[in-house]
Amino acid sequence: MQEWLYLVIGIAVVGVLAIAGFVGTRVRRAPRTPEAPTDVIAPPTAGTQAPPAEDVAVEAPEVETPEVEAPAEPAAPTLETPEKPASRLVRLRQRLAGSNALGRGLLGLLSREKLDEDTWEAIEDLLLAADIGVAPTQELVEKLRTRLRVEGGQAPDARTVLREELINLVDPTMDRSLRVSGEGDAPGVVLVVGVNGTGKTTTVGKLARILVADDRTALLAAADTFRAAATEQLATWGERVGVEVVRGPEAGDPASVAFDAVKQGVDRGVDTVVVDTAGRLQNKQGLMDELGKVKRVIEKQAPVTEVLLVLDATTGQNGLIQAKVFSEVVDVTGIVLTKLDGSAKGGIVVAVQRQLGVPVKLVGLGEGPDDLAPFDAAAFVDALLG
Ligand SMILES: Nc1nc2c(ncn2[C@@H]2O[C@H](COP(=O)(O)OP(=O)(O)OP(=O)(O)O)[C@@H](O)[C@H]2O)c(=O)[nH]1
Ligand SMILES: [Mg+2]
Repeated sequence: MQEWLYLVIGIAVVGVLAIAGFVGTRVRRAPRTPEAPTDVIAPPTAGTQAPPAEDVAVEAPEVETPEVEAPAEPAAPTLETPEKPASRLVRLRQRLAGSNALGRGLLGLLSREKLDEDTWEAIEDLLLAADIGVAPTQELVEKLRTRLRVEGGQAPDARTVLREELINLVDPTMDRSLRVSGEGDAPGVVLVVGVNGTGKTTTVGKLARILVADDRTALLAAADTFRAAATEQLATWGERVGVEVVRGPEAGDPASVAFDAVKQGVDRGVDTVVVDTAGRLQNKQGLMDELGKVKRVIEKQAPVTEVLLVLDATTGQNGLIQAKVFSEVVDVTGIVLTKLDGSAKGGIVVAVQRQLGVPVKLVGLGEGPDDLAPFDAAAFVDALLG
């Protein structure tokens, strides 16, 4: 009789343990689901044995588990691998289609049997329409006239001469390297400035990808505190390649966000900090003063190694006036010419460099994430000539 009693108790105990064990496993998994990406929350939960009374209640969300887990998957940061910068200008050369017309037009005119005054005038018009500027146009035409004059023997190859003279005009001797490294332990600091809508934030995002492609660590500073959306726009760029964005309070002081970001860069030993700023018109004195302050405040932490002025190529000669004022306020060290894709104003490269004595270092050739290319005089001219 007693054996029977022991047997019944035994079965009951095993049964209870089995149920407890089964539910216990579920209790451990269930709270993890919504917190999937945060490891901090998971460990304390894992060791906790929930009391049986709540087990039933916990079962309910268990049914939803697959649905909750599903959206969590894509949110998990699968980082993109940005394209190495070296190959970009070659890949993007078709995007210079607008400016390509300039190359083709020039070649067509220069290949004429007889280079008369009308032809030279047409050549001048083409160059001026491409925003090369008056002085560089006259210089180029003068050189071409001299070199293409048939002297006794064979006429020189128009294409070769044009290529050489265009490359000279774009100036292959300018140092176009991006200064993204700091001295000693300090990070390189890149300050990105320009008028509204030229493509600053996009350029900062694309530049973060270039840095990642070059195996550098980076931090972005959302120092455009004018628009709440600007920070989010930047954060999206950063997330895609695992680059963090330092942000401040909305409508806060942009200089303090920039300072904070660079300080974090120094403390964490990051290679490069890129600072996005709000668009501002060059004739708004208060805003230009604010920009000067952003730079000065950053430099209490570390020197700014590169000041990139972002110019929209489609605005043509207007961009030159902007460039001059920005240069006076923050000492621009490089130009980023955006929206060159589809623009017929490729000549602005020459004009802006002449005016400022500052090299074009990057060109924007589309809205794709890797459509920003380091600028190279010969590759650019080759793209123009098709
Ligand atoms: N086609 C083309 N579009 C570009 C290029 N660079 C930027 N854009 C577009 O230009 C628009 C403005 O870009 P943003 O980066 O927001 O410009 P921003 O200078 O930060 O603007 P603000 O912060 O408002 O001054 C966006 O639609 C970009 O996609 C480029 O090289 N080519
Ligand atoms: Mg912006």
